[in-house]
This record gives sequence, C-alpha cells and structure tokens, in this order.
Amino acid sequence: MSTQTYLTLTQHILRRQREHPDATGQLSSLLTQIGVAGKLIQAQVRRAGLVEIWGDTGQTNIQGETVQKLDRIAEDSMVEVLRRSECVAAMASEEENHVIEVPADMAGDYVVLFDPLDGSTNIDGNVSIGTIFSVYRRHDPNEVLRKDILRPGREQIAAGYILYGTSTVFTYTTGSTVDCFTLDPGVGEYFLTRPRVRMPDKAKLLSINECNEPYWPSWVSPYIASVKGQNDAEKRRVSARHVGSLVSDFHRNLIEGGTFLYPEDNRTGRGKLRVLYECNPLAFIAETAGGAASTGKKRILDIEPEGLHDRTGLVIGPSAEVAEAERFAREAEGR
Ligand code: AFP
Repeated sequence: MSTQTYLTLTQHILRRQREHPDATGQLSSLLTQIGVAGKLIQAQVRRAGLVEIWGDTGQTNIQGETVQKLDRIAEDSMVEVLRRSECVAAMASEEENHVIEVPADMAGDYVVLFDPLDGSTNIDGNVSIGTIFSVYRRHDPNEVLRKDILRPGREQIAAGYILYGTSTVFTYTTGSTVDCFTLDPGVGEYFLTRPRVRMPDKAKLLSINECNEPYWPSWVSPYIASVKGQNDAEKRRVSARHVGSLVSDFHRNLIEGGTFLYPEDNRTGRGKLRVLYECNPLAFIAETAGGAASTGKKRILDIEPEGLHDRTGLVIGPSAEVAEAERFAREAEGR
C-alpha cells in the first residue's frame, strides 16, 4: 500500500484546497461537514431494526412517496449539520417542496442540493442506500435567488455521495478527480481507498429495470438487444446488475464498468429520476471520471431545470456506451 492510501478525507480536502491559492477554506469546511453528516446517518442506518426505526412514518413526501423514518433522520442530519456549518446559504432536498434558507447571520457562500437517502424503498430489504449531494456557489452574498437553485448541473463546483453499503464510502469530486474514502468504524474516520477513480472504458455491466420495457421509448429495446448481442457462444461479456438504489448501481458501475439506464416513460414523456438531487451530481462525477451522462438526447449537465423536482431520463456510464445509446435514440427519432 502506498502512503497515500492512508490519507484521511479531511487531509485530502485540504490538499485540494491548496491547489487554489485564493480559496477561503469554506468549501473545504463544507465538504468535511457533509462527511460528518454522513457519519451520523450511517450510524442510524447501521442500527436500523435494532432500535425499531424501520418502517414508515405514515406521511408522504412531495413526490407522493411514503416517507420512511430513516429518510427523515437523514434529512434532519443533513439540514442541521449544514445549517450550523456557516458555509451554506440555502439547501434544497428531494424530500421538501421548498428551499430551506439559512438565517443571514449563519449563512455562507454555498448552496447544497441533496437526496438525503436515495434508494429508501430498499431499506426494509437491507439493501445498500446512500446520500447524494451537489454544491454550487451562490450568486449574491445578500440574498438567495431562484437562479442559485434552479441552474444547470455544469455550474456545480463539487458533488458526491455517501454510500451505506458493505462499508460506508464517501465519494466526491471538485472537478479534477474523483476519489473514494472508506469509513473505518473503529476510528470514526474516512480513509482514501480509491484515489483518482477512472470509469472503465467498457461496460461489462448493464443496469436497468427491465419490467419498465412496455413504457420505454422506442430506441431502448433495440439498444438493450445490441448490448446483449455483445455476448456470444464462447463468452458472456455483459452481465445484468440492478440494485434499484441509483447511488449503489452508479458506484458499482463506476468501479467495475457499467451502464445504468432509467429512460423516460413514454406514457408521461418524463423520467423518474430527479435532475437536481440525483442526475446532476452523479453526472458531474461520471464526467470527471471519464464517463458521460445523457437524457438520451442531451448532456445531463446542460439541462436547464424549471422546478425543484424536475425529472429526466438518464443514461450514465462509459462515454462510448452513452454515445451509442444516444445514437440509437437519434436514429429511432429520425434526428
Ligand atoms: P427512492 O429513493 O424513493 O427509493 O427511489 C430510488 C430511485 O429514485 C433510484 O435510486 C432507483 O434507481 C429508482 O428509484 C428505482 O426505481 P424503480 O423501482 O422504478 O426501478
């Protein structure tokens, strides 16, 4: 093991900060605090069942989905830690229908958008879930503007996720590299375990909910058939892997090489996944790691969101695979 393997998350964030001599340290502090929120959430996730916190609160969120108790715990942890960080002016969460503003005397330079617990329908099945976040710099030091929140993902200055899987993994980017840190539960610290992650060029995994096939746009089935066609009598080159927690599917595909698709639904013309809380941060990470993310028609990071809970179709994975999916979409639509 190289000595770099033992870098802590905080040390790594501070190293990145030194690459920007004009940095105030506020972004470093913010990312460190998100790591703290992740530790609080993972402590609850690991106790799920033991302390009878599984199950529903009986309420529904803005998406019309049942709110799980752990969703609430995760959201409260993010909001409270970020509010007190003095680095954040406003937050938006997948679980809320309004922007959460921080009082002026505690406000900082950044805006954070997050999905507190992605994959929460998997909680009862003990399947891995995660917190996804996206960081932007605010435009105006005196007030929070609509354009601070509703803006294209290419304006992100940092993004990441904390995955509560077989171990707790904090992954982040500020646009130069993607790095993964594993929480050592005995020490209570994240250590760098996968520096400078690059998404493999070839997808050996395919992740899609095939039960949605009746609702896919016309290009998706031929594309999936072409991927399966890469297998031959001698060798299976592509295998199906689908967890149903986007953050878990994405992390596995980032490390092992795979394409994840959640196409738009042809009954509604829109996808399921949220632009601000799920697609943008993962697209930023994918692109920084050498991959790509598309709606099928255009780059995810170029979407101009109109509402807090806009949804989109998503194809995310190695660049060549995403380009191939876009080609199928273009041809099917005669573009
Ligand atoms: P929840 O966070 O509400 O469980 O939604 C998870 C999710 O947005 C994403 O993580 C999954 O990939 C996707 O939904 C699964 O949706 P389907 O069950 O429709 O395949």
